Amino acid sequence: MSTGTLITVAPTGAEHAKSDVPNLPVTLEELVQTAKDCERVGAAMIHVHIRGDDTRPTLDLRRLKDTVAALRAETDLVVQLSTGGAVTDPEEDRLAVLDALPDSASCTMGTVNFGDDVFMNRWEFVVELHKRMRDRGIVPEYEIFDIGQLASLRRLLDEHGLPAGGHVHVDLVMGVPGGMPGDARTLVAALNLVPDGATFSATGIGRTSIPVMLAALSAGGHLRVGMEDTVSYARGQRVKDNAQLVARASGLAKIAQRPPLSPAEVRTLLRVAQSN
Ligand code: KMH
Ligand code: ZN
Repeated sequence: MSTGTLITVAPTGAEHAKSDVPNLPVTLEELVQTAKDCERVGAAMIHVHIRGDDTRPTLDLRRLKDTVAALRAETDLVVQLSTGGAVTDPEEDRLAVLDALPDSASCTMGTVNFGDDVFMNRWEFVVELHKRMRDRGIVPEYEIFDIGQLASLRRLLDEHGLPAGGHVHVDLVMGVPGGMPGDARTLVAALNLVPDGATFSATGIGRTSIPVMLAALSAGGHLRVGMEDTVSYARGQRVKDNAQLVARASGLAKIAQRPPLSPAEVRTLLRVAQSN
């Protein structure tokens, strides 16, 4: 069990439209400002989806590289790029994300219904992501949307070995319509299948945000929060900005006597290369 808490901010995602959520960070300037604000109140890692000039999700490699460079220049955060993208993104584009050479990247461990859509993650594709990340020294975060995906993670590690750095970190993404529910009972059930020695974060989508956060803290886990996962702060109250969500997570982590870890501490925890 870790002493402190890794807080990851997922500020943008691929699902919310800027027209529906005007305070969603979509330009590089907005993203960098959000990152700085969130780092100040306790975030140590940022899970990044980017948008194009039209504010829609994109996996444009030039933009991804510029984003990684800007976040490294302006913050000490561990930079994690999403390889999940949007449900419409082709596999080749999702694999090419790794050519932007982030510190970390997400790797979803299976296909899942995703609201009215399907988030496709074929086995061969997952294996290719895992191998390409290791070739490039990128530390994966294995995203788990349903409990069976933890069995797939065990199979991946058994058949293809440990990731870059040798440490396994998973993120339980709970409460997606089509995936596992976001509640304490399910979180505990999932933990039975997390590989020995692995660390875990959890995030609850929408109204499951608070129960998942409290359950994860109680179980010795880490936290992901952000407007990718919820745009509601409380019933009838919209999120002001990502820093508001990070500040709440930091406060709860402190109450749990597991205060936020610094980016340098998280690099050690996850075996990510130290920034220079
Ligand atoms: N946008 C979802 C379809 C990830 O970032 O790796 C997938 C997602 C997972 O957000
Ligand atoms: Zn994501």
